[in-house]
Amino acid sequence: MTLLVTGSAGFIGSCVMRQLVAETDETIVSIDALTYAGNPLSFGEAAHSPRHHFEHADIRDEARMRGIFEKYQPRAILHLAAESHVDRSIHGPAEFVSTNVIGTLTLLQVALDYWRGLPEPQKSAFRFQHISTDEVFGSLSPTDPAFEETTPYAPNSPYSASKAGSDHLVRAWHHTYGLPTLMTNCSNNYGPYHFPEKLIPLMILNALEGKPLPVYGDGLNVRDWLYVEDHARALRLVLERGTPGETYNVGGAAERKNIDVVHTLCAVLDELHPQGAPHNRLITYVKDRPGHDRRYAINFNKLESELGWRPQESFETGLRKTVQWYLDNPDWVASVRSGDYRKWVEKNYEGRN
Ligand code: NAD
Ligand code: TDX
Repeated sequence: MTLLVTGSAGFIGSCVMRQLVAETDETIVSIDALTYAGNPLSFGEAAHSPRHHFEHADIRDEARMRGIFEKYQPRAILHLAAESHVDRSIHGPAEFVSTNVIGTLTLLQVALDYWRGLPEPQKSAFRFQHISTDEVFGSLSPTDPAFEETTPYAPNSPYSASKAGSDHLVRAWHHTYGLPTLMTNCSNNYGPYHFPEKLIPLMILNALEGKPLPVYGDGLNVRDWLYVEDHARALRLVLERGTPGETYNVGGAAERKNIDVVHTLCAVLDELHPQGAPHNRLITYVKDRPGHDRRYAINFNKLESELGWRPQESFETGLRKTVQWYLDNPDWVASVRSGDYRKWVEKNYEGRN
């Protein structure tokens, strides 16, 4: 059996990939355009598995996507490829609409044609799983109840608007054409292999270098945090047991103010990297992000009651593991910063498939 995973060289996609290769017998075809955010060094051990086939391809390339479906005859696709950083979306929204909306449309069309041509029982078993975010629901006040699957969409950033657009397409392809889709909306992930433009890895690496820790606005914005390995497990469970046409919220039960996250990180760093202590002397308040959503919170009762999923990692232990991983993996950090992994890709992957 074969699974397609898009965005496989990114933060969450590579975690899904590593789990699938380590914990299942499946053949994994991983698709990634290797933008600045994609790094095949993040495949880890999975890079060398004979059950892993890497396709260096853009999801907007329809002919290439059709070729990949025909060649590998997948039982399902997990679609994670996206432009994912809110700050970048504010400065350059077009790429977000292009990849997140048009890229998803392209995959839906290719998957629909493929699915229509499948014989039974493969046709009934096929799944198109779309990975999305809690940001599509907009911003909460401190007293609002957490987002549910039925919360109306109210995206506020170009990133969340583009993800909302892709979510609506997925919903429509199920409703109109019957494509067996699954969708998940997850809160903020953190963990190893996270690109250092996002809050947690940026703060860790800046702190290790004695650079300022830039906290946007008053630092009181709230996010819910989930360890990436827990998210990957949720995605695999939804793929195997989720009901086509349904969406599932995924959350960490760990709402934190940004300033508290940064203070906790500084305390962990003081312990694991005492040379730089006290790290909280580096905290610097900077200009706020335009349109900065105040609070996200996720109600994941549906996933828990229907499929029995709960996060395993607490925020405090997950954060500790994450800091330790960045301390132990300076090579990965250096490769991401220099873009050197691209040479490695050319040597190892180009022309191999
Ligand atoms: P990421 O930016 O780390 O990785 C995205 C990957 O997609 C990269 O490897 C990149 O090279 C690839 N990619 C981008 N454009 C592409 C294209 N046109 N064709 C093929 N590949 C392309 O993102 P992530 O944090 O791993 O997020 C993965 C998915 O999960 C995204 O859809 C994101 O919206 C969603 N999500 C992320 C979070 C989070 O906290 N990181 C939370 C909820 C949902
Ligand atoms: O330097 C910073 N200082 C700061 O205060 C950065 C990079 C961020 N922040 C704040 C902004 C947010 O309130 O920290 C919070 C987290 O910021 P990001 O790490 O950029 O994440 P966020 O904007 O919440 O979006 C993330 O979670 C949902 C992912 O990037 C999305 O892909 C995902 O959908």
